[in-house]
Amino acid sequence: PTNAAEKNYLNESEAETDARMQWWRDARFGMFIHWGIYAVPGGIHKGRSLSGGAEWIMASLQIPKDEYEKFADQFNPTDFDADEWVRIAKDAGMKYIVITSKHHDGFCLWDSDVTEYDVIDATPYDRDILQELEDACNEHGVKLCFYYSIMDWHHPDASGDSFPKYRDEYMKPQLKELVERYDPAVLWFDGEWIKEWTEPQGKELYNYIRSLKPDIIINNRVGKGRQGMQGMNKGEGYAGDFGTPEQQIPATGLEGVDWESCLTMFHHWGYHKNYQKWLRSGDSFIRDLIDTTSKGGNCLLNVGPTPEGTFPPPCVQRLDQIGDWIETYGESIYGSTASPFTKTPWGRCTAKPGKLYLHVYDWPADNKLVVPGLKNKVASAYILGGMEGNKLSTTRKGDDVVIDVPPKMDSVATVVVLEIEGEPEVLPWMA
Ligand code: H79
Repeated sequence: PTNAAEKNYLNESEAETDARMQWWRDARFGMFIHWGIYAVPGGIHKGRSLSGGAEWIMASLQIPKDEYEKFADQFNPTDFDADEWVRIAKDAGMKYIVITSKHHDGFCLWDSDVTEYDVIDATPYDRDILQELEDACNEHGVKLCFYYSIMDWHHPDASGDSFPKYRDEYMKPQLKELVERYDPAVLWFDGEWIKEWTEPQGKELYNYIRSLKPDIIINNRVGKGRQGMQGMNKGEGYAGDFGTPEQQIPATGLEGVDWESCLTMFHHWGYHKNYQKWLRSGDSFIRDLIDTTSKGGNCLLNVGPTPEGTFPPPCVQRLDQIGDWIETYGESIYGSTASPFTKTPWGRCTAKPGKLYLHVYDWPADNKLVVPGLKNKVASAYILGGMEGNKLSTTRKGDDVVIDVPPKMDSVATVVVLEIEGEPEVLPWMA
């Protein structure tokens, strides 16, 4: 029998990695949730309003620890309904949820044994939020995942020479609690840039978490490989299963690398009272999901719930809109891979064996959609979403395939399926 604690999980075979990553690669779309006692001030404290990072209010406004802790007294989210949150995520087409178990401020959303600075012990609320979410996620078949900040502004040992004590007697026991009690599908680390966090601590932590749950997936912020907000690793030799571009989508596709762009709905991650000022359109989120998918990555879209425990209604409205689009066109997203083209003048492309999904943003005025530089023989073409039987005629014009399409249907993105013979072969100037 192998001793799990001594196994080096960094050495797994490609086939083992593929098997472990499969659900995540197929999922393509998840919900990020930033929730903690920073939701109480909601980005505004003593008349000062933050223009970014409402969840950073403790550091940005230099609020002393004892003063900041008082927000916990006011954290009483009586409207929190885990079932409703998970249903909203699921209806939006999201396959997993990543919630902040502990953000940089150190406040914990579960009943941790190693601190009183958590939702059960420090607030008037007496329900274990992570437990309720786990139950609801199991009920609805959504994967529950945890964000965990290595940086901790609250724990007295979390900086300087005492850091190893914080790491061994606080952080690792907390992570063990999270993994063993709630069985998360992903651990999403952050705050790894602090000077105390050095290699090989990242690799060791990665191995430790995998020894607790061998099939767990862990982001690259567990170690020191990340290149800033661009999020991909600097090179080989770092732990972590996927890159983490933050507030951005890579300009081009990234072959053979797993990554996930995390994006905000209203510029802040945590709730801000003036969130409407920054709130983006539902159309833009759908296009972001298509864009990440077409480049071979996942999209993790963030919601910052209110201190009462609800998603702001305009956020729910946008999530509903995404869900409506996905209901029609989801086949082009889930389980699909990156576009074989670098440029598609009218929009984006995703792929599955034998199929190209053409996400048309700019509908051709003459209703002739040109797929440039595609060598394959075309088997058929149709529009997704109940119109599979309505075949579109296609013609080859030199290197291009031209599809006769009806007038524009969906103003965000209409998906035209092109069934082709064999692996996609595109001309080099298009690849
Ligand atoms: O949790 C959300 C934000 O609160 C958090 N990450 C997302 C998911 C976040 N923390 N910091 N920032 C966002 C911006 C800070 C970036 C910096 Fe750095 C940290 C600049 C210097 C240290 C990371 C490491 C980027 C460059 C080096």
